[in-house]
Parts: sequence; structure tokens; C-alpha cells
Amino acid sequence: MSIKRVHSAKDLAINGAPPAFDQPLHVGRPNIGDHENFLAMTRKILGDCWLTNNGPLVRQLEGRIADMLGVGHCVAMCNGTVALEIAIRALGLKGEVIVPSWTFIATAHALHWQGITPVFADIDPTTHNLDPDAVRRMITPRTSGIIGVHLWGRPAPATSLQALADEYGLQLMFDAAHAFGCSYQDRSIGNFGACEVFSFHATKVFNTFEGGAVVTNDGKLAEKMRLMRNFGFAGYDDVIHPGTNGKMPEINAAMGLVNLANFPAFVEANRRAYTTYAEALSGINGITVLSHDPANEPNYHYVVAEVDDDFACSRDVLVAALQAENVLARKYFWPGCHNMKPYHDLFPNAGLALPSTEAVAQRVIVLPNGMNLPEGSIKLITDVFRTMSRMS
Ligand code: T4K
Repeated sequence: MSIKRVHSAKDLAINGAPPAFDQPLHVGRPNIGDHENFLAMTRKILGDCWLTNNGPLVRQLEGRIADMLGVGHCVAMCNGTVALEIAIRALGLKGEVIVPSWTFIATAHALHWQGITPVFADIDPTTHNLDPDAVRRMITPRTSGIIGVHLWGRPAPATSLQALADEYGLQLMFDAAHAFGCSYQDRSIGNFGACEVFSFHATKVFNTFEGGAVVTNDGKLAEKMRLMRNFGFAGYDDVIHPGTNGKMPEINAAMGLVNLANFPAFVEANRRAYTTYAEALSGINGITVLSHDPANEPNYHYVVAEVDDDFACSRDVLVAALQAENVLARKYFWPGCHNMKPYHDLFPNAGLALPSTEAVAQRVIVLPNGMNLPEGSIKLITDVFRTMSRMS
């Protein structure tokens, strides 16, 4: 990839200069471990003629993940969304369930798709995670549970949410799609609430092409979810539970095993990139890189910055400038689930109770990260910020 320098406004692609990068830099470019290992495992899968249905590699992956997280049970699934749906059903959630609106749309869809009403609670604008006081305000007699989201891999306030759930007799589970390999107060994410759900989508810090898992310390719940992900089969010809097809294929598990072996290198590359971004962007008026609480272990996968009113241009103009340079920065998760059509149609006034979500949605920008970032690219990306900060 060839890289051009950005010094001044006239060097910017939005002003007609060639883009800084001749190929796009993506948020969510997959981290891929040792190719030869993966190809060898693929040949074995083909030779053994065992492609899916709780195969040996899926079972191996489940064991490795459970060990790594120090959690009793890992139930691998075909993707994070189906994993959420199965966990929600297995916990018997119904009526209303409280979720943040500031999350990927799958969190809300996993409820709505099953005839459950997602009730959006506001976030703490500093952490981007659910604000327990806001959750309390949304509890009604129809509420059956709370789904916290560890957004950007920053843990949701699990202790306060658990206390609230206990006080009102609610189920608590977590969408941990972003938080594989993270911890909260010295315990791995995966050990909080009744269960936690990971996404192993290609764009995640740890991927299995598509995939996901529910992890739990509750053996009965794990058993129920194993039945549910395989149509409720308890053996040949014996269906004992309603179910769906949530199974992870062997090829995905092979990718998972290979990537798990390389996981520490992925996190280290992310950490270095995060630190470089944070240093380069510090001191630019109106730009704040979201920090991590030293009490918790992050995976540094999402590099999130906020653009506030002190910056020389709006967040959207900055994103347009970066995209013109082939830096495909994202506005995740603008405009918030409650402003997406299915939920805006249902709750047109939800935004009134979500002032922090509305404000954060206008400020956030997510930057490319991961193993595939070309050497020197962060310097150039942050030069674009610096040049835009001088625009009037
Ligand atoms: N809960 C939360 C909090 C989540 O963030 C997600 C998923 C879920 C639940 C559901 O889990 P899954 O059912 O997906 O397992 C992407 C992902 O598709 C989605 O998995 C993820 N969250 C979300 C944050 O990001 P999009 O619509 O932004 O994807 P897309 O196609 O724009 O790709 C993102 C970037 O990645 C692009 O610039 C291209 C690049 N990319 C993508 C793929 C697939 C690659 O370079 N290579 C690839 O193979 O949703």
C-alpha cells in the first residue's frame, strides 16, 4: 500500500488531492492467525468428513474458551445474534426487557424478533454503558430482565446491575459481543449475570468467520441452550425441547482454535495501536479518546474518539474527510437503536428519556485498528485530525 503525506488543507482528499491511502483502511478488518495451521485443520475436517453438529473441533473450542475465561460452560453458536436469542429464551425473558439504545442493533432485535419489548435505558456518557439509575427508572410490572452491554469491551456496571436485578427479581444477562478477553475487577467477562453472550464475527477481536457463544456458570442453563441450538434433540429421533438451528460448523471452530492461539498477539497489536492513537490525538482541542479503567483488562479492539463542540468541524465533516482519505472511520452506533425505523415507529418519543445516548451519538467516531493496520498509518490518520482541527 502506498501512503501519501497530509500536511495542510490543500493535501486533503476532500479538497481534491489524491487520498492518503490507496486502499481502504477498515474498522473491523479481521485478525487472522496462522494460515498454515488453519489450512491443515481444514484438510483434516475434509478428510474426516465431519462438518458440523457438535463436532470435535467445536467441543475443543468450547473447552478452551471455558478454561481461558474460568467459566463453567461455553455453548458455541452460529453467530452472536442467535446466541442472544437462545439465551433470552432459555432465561424465559418476556414482556419488557431493559437494554441500552447505545449498542449494535442486534441487541434490540434479539428481543423484538421474539415478541419481547426492548425498553431503552440511558447510558453514562463517560463510559457509554448503562446507567443503573436510568435502568431503575425504566422498570415496570412487565419488566422481566435487563441486558447489559459491555460496549467497546468496557465492562458494564455488573455489580450495580446485579443488585438492581436482585432487588426487583429480574433476570440479568450481558451482551458481551465486544468484550472477549476483557475483565471486570479481576474477573473475566463471561462470569457475570446469568450468562454472557459473545460474538465471534469476522470484525471482532477474536473471530470464527461468523460465530458466537453463550457462557455461563449455570449447568442447567447450559444444557437447555445446547438442546435449543440443536432443534431440541436429546438423541436420535428424540426431541424434548423446542429449538432452532444455532450450531457452529467445524470450519468455524477451526478458525477459532487457530485465532485463540494468536489471541495475545491480537490484543498486543490493538494495545500498541490504541496507545499510539491516544498519544497522537491528545492535545487536539475537542477530541477525546475514550480511556480504560485501570481496574479492568481491555482488549483495546475498538478505538473510540469523541468529537465535541470545541473541535473545528463537526463529527460528520471529520468522518467525511477521513473517508475521502480512504480511512473508513465509522459512527458506530449512530443514531442509536431507538432512532432506527423499527424502534422509532414503536417508540417515537424514546429519545426524551435518552439525553446522554442522543448526545454521545452525535460525537462518536470509531477508528481502524487490528493486526492489519499498515506501519505508519496511525500517524497519517491522526495528521488528518490535526489538519482538520486547523480548518475554520
Ligand atoms: N451485539 C453487539 C454489541 C454487536 O456489536 C454485535 C455485532 C452483535 C451483538 C451481533 O453479533 P453477530 O450476530 O454479528 O455475531 C459489523 C458486524 O457485522 C457485526 O457483527 C458487529 N456487531 C458490528 C459492530 O459490526 P457492520 O454492518 O458495521 O459490518 P460491515 O459489513 O460494515 O463491516 C465492517 C467493516 O469491516 C467494513 O469496513 C469492512 C470490514 N470487513 C468486514 C468483513 C465482514 C472486512 O474487512 N472483512 C470482512 O470479512 O456490522
